[in-house]
This record gives sequence, structure tokens and C-alpha cells, in this order.
Amino acid sequence: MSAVLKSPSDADASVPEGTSTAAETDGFHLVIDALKLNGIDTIYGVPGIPITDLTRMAQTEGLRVISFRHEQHAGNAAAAAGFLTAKPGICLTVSAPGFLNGLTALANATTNCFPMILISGSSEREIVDLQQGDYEEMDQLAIAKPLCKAAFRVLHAQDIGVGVARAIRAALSGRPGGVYLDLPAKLFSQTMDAAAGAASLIKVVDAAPRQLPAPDAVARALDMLKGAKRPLIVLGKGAAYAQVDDQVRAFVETSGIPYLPMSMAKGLLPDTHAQSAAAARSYVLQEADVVVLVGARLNWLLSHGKGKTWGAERGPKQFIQIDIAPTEMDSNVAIGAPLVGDIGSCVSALVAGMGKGWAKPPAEWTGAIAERRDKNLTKMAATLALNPSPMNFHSALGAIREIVKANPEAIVVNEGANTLDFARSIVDMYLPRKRLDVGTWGIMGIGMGFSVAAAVVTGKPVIAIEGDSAFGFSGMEIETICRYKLPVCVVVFNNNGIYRGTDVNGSGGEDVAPTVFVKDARYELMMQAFGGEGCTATTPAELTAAMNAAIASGKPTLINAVIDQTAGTESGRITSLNPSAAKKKA
Ligand SMILES: Cc1ncc(C[n+]2csc(CCOP(=O)(O)OP(=O)(O)O)c2C)c(N)n1
Ligand SMILES: [Mg+2]
Repeated sequence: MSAVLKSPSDADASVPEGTSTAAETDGFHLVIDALKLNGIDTIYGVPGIPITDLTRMAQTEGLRVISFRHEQHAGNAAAAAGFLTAKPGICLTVSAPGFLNGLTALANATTNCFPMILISGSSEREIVDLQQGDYEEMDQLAIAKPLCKAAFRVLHAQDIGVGVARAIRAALSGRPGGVYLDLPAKLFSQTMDAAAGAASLIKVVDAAPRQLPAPDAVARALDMLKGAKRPLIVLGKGAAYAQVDDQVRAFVETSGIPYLPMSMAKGLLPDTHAQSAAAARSYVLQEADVVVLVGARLNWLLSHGKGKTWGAERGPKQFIQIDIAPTEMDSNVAIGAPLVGDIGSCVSALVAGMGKGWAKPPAEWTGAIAERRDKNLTKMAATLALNPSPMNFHSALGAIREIVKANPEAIVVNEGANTLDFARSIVDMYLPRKRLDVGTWGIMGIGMGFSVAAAVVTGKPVIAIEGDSAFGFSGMEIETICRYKLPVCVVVFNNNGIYRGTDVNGSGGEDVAPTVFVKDARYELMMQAFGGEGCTATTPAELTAAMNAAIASGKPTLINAVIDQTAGTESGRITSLNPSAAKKKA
């Protein structure tokens, strides 16, 4: 417990027994103490009025303060830390503009169900509410509310403990997400008796309580599964977040059911697992008759559970859905067997209900999947073995695939369009929670923020596989990576633009096309500017050598991987979502 002494004499040991030591604490220290009491050890943020001193004092009091160049990346780091640790990541910003910069990350965290708390300083309530033009005036609480799970404001020092506790509980309980905590400037300098201050703090007990599924719901799900001829499990990032890796594996292996990992659930079981149907994705989505969703939502990433992708012409499918949020059920299609509860409890209940003599899925089904998987993997191996010049997505990712195989503990951060889509299918993951990417929104700009958090939280090597456009959104944070000496190796897939570098200006004018960048840009020099290692790779062999050196040294490294500028396709694999594609279809 940190306390602020009123005056030097307060430290005098000769104060008579029984009288108050007059030790006081203040808003700054109560915030810090409340966070520490709840096991929070790191703050990601950008200093400025009114929270500069808070960052200094937090560092003095033993918290790690990671200071960024832009709040969006601090917010993304906090969100990724939340996903990796199942503790809320903290992002600290100044008022109005800093708050707004952090808001994208807060909304993204909420969409991804990552626990995160955005703490922003704010201006004088009395002036803001009368709109009298305060410094950085903004009604931040009202703006944050629709974009997060919960939003709180603390006006009095004695309420800081409650405010922080409520924020933590809201971020972690049920479906995790983003929470906003508004701390007006005046709060920080408010003082109160140190002992009363300490007593006002709350250590949150059981912030994410287990929620056991109802026994009849478990029985209903098992009945549905028993009748399946072509069952399929889909693992979502919720299953990865839950940190119940052994229970999930037990469910998959006891049931013998083929599974598909969503992007951030890759590695929950190794991608090389015999039951992985990832290489036969289209086939299993179309053909499955009963689908078990484990912490995965039927949103656009799963084509809303209907249509051609799901073999609609073969008739409706039956769904079993495991989710902690009851309102997720029936969001897109009828869920015949909802299983509401925490993932660990739900999959354990299913395994218990299966008992010893559970019949594995028919060999006809698993055999048909294996056949398609093996065929697709052979085809991919042949493509990866080609060594075209210039290097393309496949040959570069073939090299990275081997690096990740040799360093399974490394965390892969991935964004871009083609760079994302190809990496997701080519680079196998072997361990849980080692892949961080654009998530539910498919958002660009998570790259360097996620990389910083991954390195800070795990201390393991980070490999950021970045489209050249994607990298640009957070590129300045390589200074942050260098400043904190983080073991991050950024590989920029440089194809001179968004999707590819060959588009032309339709007007014939002098400006390049909207998707095209400066040709042959030297991204590696950016890293060199801050003392990191920067180099160019034009072949898979050069890429391999540079990445091995980066991982061995642990030094911040940026590899400018020169990719054939004609190789990419429009929007990667989601071309069909472009309005002009819809027009062509109509
Ligand atoms: C915040 C945000 N802005 C814009 C987009 C639209 N967008 C999708 S992918 C992409 C960049 C793709 O180019 P690049 O990262 O170079 O990948 P490539 O396909 O060239 O490998 C953009 C701008 C987005 N997804 N998110
Ligand atoms: Mg590109």
C-alpha cells in the first residue's frame, strides 16, 4: 500500500501512540493500489494531461508501464494481453483525442470478446456538461457506452476501489469484453486517510465464475450427437481464451469427431492432429449433419451457418452450441441443442456423459475427410516447394511455416489480406494461444500493438507476418519495440500495395491507383532508424536465414520480404464481399 505523507513531520517516528499518523493517500495512488491488489502488473498507454503523473507513479510503484506512440496500439496491446492472460489488459489515455484513439481498440476488444479496460482521464465535469469549452472537452462516458460491455465514472477517491472492481468484473465475467473507466482530472489529487483508502479497495473474488450447464441441456446435446452420421466440431477463439486446453482435447479425442479450428483457435490442438479437418474445410462444412460449436459464433466468418458454404441444398443441419452467453443462441440459425455455460464445464460434462463406450463417427465419414485432406495437403506441399522468382506468398510462407514448426512457442501475429489468408492456411500452429490476428472484424492495425503485448506477456519470440499495407497502420510502434528491446521479428510482405501493386489509375492521370504504394519501399530502414536489425529478403533462403538470426538474437528485427507484386488477389479470400462482386452476381 502506498501512502502520501502530508508533510515531512508526518514521517516522524515520535508520533504518540493512538493518534493518527495523518498519513494520507490520493486518487493517483488509490488507482495504482486498486490495480495492483487485483493482480494487474502492466499498463499500456500514452502519457499526457491529466494522467502523466499516474504513469510515473505507477512505474515507481512497480507496475510495468509500456508507453506507446499512439493510443490505438496501446489499446490493442491491452486487448491482446487480456486474451493471452484472461486478466483484463489496461490501456491508459488522456482525455478527448487520446480517448478517441483508444476507442477503436476498445470496440474491437469487445467484438473479439477480449477483456480490456480503457482508463481515460477526462476534463472538468461541470464545464463539460455545460459545454463551456474545457481543455479537451468531451462527454467520454456517453461516447464509450455503446461500444463496450460497461462504462463507469468515478468522482470520489473513496469510490476508486469500487470503480476498478466493477470494471474488472464487467470485463471478465460472462462473455469477456471491453470496459471503459472514466477518471476526471480532479479525482487524482483528492486525498483521503491512507488506512481508510486501503480499506476502500476491493480485491475481486472469482471474477469469471464457472457456469455449469444444465444436466438436461447436456443430455439433449448428447442425444443429438448420438444420432449424427457426419458430426463436426468447430473450435472458436472463445475455446482458446478459456484456457481449458486439456478438457477441449479430451472432448475432441474421446468423441473422435473431426474438428475445424477458427483462426485464433489454431494450435489449441496441433494443426497436424489426425482429427483436424482444416485441409478439407469446404467439404466438412457442406457435408456435416450435426455441428458442435465450441466458443465460436455463427457470424460472417462462418457464413452465418447457412447458404452454399453449409451445403444448404442438402437440407438443414443440426447445431449444438457451447457459449457462455445465452443470447448467442439462434443468432443466425436455429440451435437445436444450446449448451449455456463456461467452455470447460460444458465440454467436461459432454465427456462425462459420453462414458467409456462412446461410438466414434462412422469410418465412411472420417475416411472421406482424410482422403480430401491428404489430397489437398499434397497439392499444397507441391506449391510450397516451388521457388519462383520473384518470391510469392506461398514460397515466402513455406519458409515461415518451417520456422514456426521449429519454434512452436513463438507467437504469430498476422494481418493483411492475401498475407493473412495464405498465412492462416499455410502456417501450422502447434500450441494454444500462439496465433493473434485481425479477429472478428478483420481489422488492420493490430500488428505492432498485439506484438508488443505478446512479447511483454510471454517473453517468447514474436513473429509478425504483415502485409505492407497492414504494417503501415501501426508501423511507428517499431520504435516502442526497440525501446523496450522486445524479441519481435516483423516480416513485411512487400507487394507494393493493398492486395497487389499493379493497379492502374483509371483516368490515366498522374496519381497512382488508390491501392498502390511507393514501389520497392525500404521498410527495413525504419527498423534501423531506431537501432533494430533491418534487412531485405528476396528468396525463401534469405528469409529463413534472417528469421533464424532474429529468433536467435532476440533483437527487434524487420525483414522486408519482397513479394511478386502481381501475386495477390482482390481482398484476398473475401473478394465476394465487395459490392461490385455482389452486383456481378445479381
Ligand atoms: C482499419 C481497416 N482499414 C481498412 C481495411 C481494409 N483493408 C482490408 S485488407 C487491407 C490491406 C491489404 O493489403 P496488405 O496488408 O498489403 O495485404 P496483401 O493483400 O497485399 O498481402 C485493407 C486496407 C481494414 N480491414 N481495416
Ligand atoms: Mg500488400
